[in-house]
Amino acid sequence: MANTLDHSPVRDQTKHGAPRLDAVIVGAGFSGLYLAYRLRKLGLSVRVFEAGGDVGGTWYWNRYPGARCDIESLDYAFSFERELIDDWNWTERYAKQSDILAYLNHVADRFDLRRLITLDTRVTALTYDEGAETWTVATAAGVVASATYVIMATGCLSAARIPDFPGRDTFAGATYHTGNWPHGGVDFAGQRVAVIGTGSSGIQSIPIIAEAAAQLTVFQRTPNFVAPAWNHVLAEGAAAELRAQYPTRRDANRASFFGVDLPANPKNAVDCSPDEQQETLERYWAMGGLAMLACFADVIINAESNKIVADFVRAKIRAVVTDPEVAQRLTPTNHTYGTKRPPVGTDYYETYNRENVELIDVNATPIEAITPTGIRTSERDFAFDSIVYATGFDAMTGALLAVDIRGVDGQSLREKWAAGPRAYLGIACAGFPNLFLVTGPGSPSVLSNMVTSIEQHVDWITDAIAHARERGIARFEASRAAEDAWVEHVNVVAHYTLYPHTDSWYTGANIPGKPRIFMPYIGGVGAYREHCAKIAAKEYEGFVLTAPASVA
Ligand code: N01
Repeated sequence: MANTLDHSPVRDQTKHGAPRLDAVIVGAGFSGLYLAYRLRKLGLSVRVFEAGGDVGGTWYWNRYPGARCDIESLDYAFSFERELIDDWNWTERYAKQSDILAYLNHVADRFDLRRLITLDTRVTALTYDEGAETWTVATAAGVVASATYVIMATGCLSAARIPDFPGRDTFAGATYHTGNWPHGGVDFAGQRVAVIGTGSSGIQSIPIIAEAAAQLTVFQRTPNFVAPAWNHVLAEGAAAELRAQYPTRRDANRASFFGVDLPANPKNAVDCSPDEQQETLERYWAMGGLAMLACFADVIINAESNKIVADFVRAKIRAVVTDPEVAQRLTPTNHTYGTKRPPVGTDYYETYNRENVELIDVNATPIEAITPTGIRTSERDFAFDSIVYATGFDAMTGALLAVDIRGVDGQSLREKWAAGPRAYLGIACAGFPNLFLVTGPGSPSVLSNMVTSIEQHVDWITDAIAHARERGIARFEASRAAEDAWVEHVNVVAHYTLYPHTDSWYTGANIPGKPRIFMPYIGGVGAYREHCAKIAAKEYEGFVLTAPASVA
């Protein structure tokens, strides 16, 4: 239910009658909730605006069948309060969506954060007023607040995207996007269902939909390398045992490459004998989840080593899928292992052995149109009762650019990022003072355990704001030179790896017309964290800190 602004500790009002606040946070997922907690503790007047009908962010929207995290539960949870860790009982190795959403609701209640959150309110514009040194925050209905600081906690994968197929809106049946799933669930019993897309969301939902539907047809553009999750219920006492290791485990996550302490093999695949390669690959496959990324040190930097891993997964696909032609269609051939976000699945390949499941390769027979009765490919007409779009997101920049953000001299972020996103440390942009991005482009974000990265950013941003307030700094802004140097560094590091050579949402390739740039930072979570800490220790090197206009 939507709550109002009544409880907000507001100091005064703007000319629009909207509250004048210290900080506005956009989004109430993991980032927004933790920001609200930290900034309120700092003594700031804070308001969170959330487009959804409740807290949860990604986990509020992505309720498709099979939605589940692929980072282990204990690592995909806040670490800022010991009692919170001890009081919450994760029951499975990988938590399902409803459990994570329940956890986030628990966090909102436990820390009394709801009073700071305005639900059902989509921020559409942010305008910097240089004279007043504040941001004006607007929705479609008008100005809702002004604030000294705005923090975008809008998520990296929150702008759901349905491709613009001809006739898309003519379909008479039901359509769904995995990232915007009906709250009451969907009963596919007896239906002919189409799923378009075989990324992580498709891969998690396809086996469950196949079990419910009369007939499932999967439209695949790019086959993926799917590792098994080997999810299981945590044995009694196991969670408690894991919690006991929590401080060490979390420290290890913070210092690690992916923000989660995968058991990294220090050896390069090319330096191992074929027997050792095979033994290692089987061992990592048996671990499940994202462990395969860590099976050799050079998987994402050496094409030869990568091929060893990729061939291993290809053989696994052939071993499971009984029809060799279907197995061939499911086998990735046009990209290297791990350079598209590696999906983790349960019974994914097994599902294609079912009588009621058909796989269509849209490269061979492209989708020509959505019709009133179903989907037309270059080969035939399919009739469906429901179409599920598992077609992903305008990643990393989509949710930010959906807001009309205007900084100094009215410059819009859309103009600034026309050739690709530019942000110092992935946190702040030159020309946009006092605006912070949580897990923005140019930070490890989507290449990491998001919760580790979110906590690091929120802590860093909170410290930066505290620093500014203690010193009477009115404008906290990335310098153009520091931003340019960081963007260059992000790009250089990316090109040491195989990532930029693959079409993926990491590079914007899934969105027609989007600039092709490898957006996240692949320098590793631990190294990035240290770098950010050094910047802060050097009085925020690379930022221009300015006294209030009235004082300067
Ligand atoms: O989206 P995706 P997602 N015609 O972009 C296809 C996180 N996540 O929602 O690869 C036909 O990965 C597209 O094909 P191609 C995770 O970070 C995590 O699945 O572009 N097909 C692809 O197959 C993940 O990576 C979990 O050629 C079209 C699919 O649609 C990210 O979210 C679970 C098409 C989109 O896949 C996004 O995953 C779920 C077209 N015109 C998500 N356009 C966990 O397990 C697109 N496709 C934690």
